[in-house]
Amino acid sequence: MTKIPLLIGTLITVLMIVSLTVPLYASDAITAGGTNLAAAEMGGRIVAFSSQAVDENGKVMPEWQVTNLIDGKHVLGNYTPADSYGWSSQHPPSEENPEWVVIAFANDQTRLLRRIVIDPTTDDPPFIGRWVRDVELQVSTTTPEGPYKTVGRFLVVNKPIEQHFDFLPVEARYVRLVITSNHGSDKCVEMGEVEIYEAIVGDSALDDVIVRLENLLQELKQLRDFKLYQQEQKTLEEVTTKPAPPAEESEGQPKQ
Ligand SMILES: [Ca+2]
Repeated sequence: MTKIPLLIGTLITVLMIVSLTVPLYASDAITAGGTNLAAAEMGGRIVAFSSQAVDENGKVMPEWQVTNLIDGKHVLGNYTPADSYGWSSQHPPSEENPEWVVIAFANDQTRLLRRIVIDPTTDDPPFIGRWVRDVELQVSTTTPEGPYKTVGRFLVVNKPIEQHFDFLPVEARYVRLVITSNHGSDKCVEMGEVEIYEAIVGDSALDDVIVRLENLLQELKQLRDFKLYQQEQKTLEEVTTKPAPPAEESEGQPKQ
């Protein structure tokens, strides 16, 4: 871990030198901006969704409610926010009956999008297979009900790290994430956080530097999360030699 500050310093120094010495070849480059348009604190909101987990009395559990997807809170290592475990659907996803959410931006504005970031991490461990796997990204410029067009299909790996998916810039007023599978559970699908970033057309060297630094910070966050994940795996291996229990769950059980 002590190497990370050194790595950060080196990367930033290299980036600054590159930015100052390389001509404006990248001034027309389209990159992802640094503001998460989906964040509730930026005016993002969830306007429709397929389901959210309820308890045995049929009541929504706030710690698993769908708005946890855009609350900016993450499960990180052994830390889980007390009021936000992530989103859990009420049903398992499938191609025939996918689980889905529709996200809108502040004032229902149409924005030009470039990147989506998915953090699958929730309070449940990955080995029980509930975390999101296959996602189809769809956009609409009209209504939350569509019509929608598909931007791309992405595979979210079963690791507690933020995962970036870039695509050609596309206009969107509403973004629908259609989830067709998890990592094996027949109970539900879960996801920790969704972030959506705008396409930025750089018009100056300074913009390029800012965008690159923002992207660098995102990559450092990924590196940090991956280091934490590696540490946890190492600790797990040290404390137990037993294999992880299989993902055997039956539908209809009350959520733990
Ligand atoms: Ca969250």
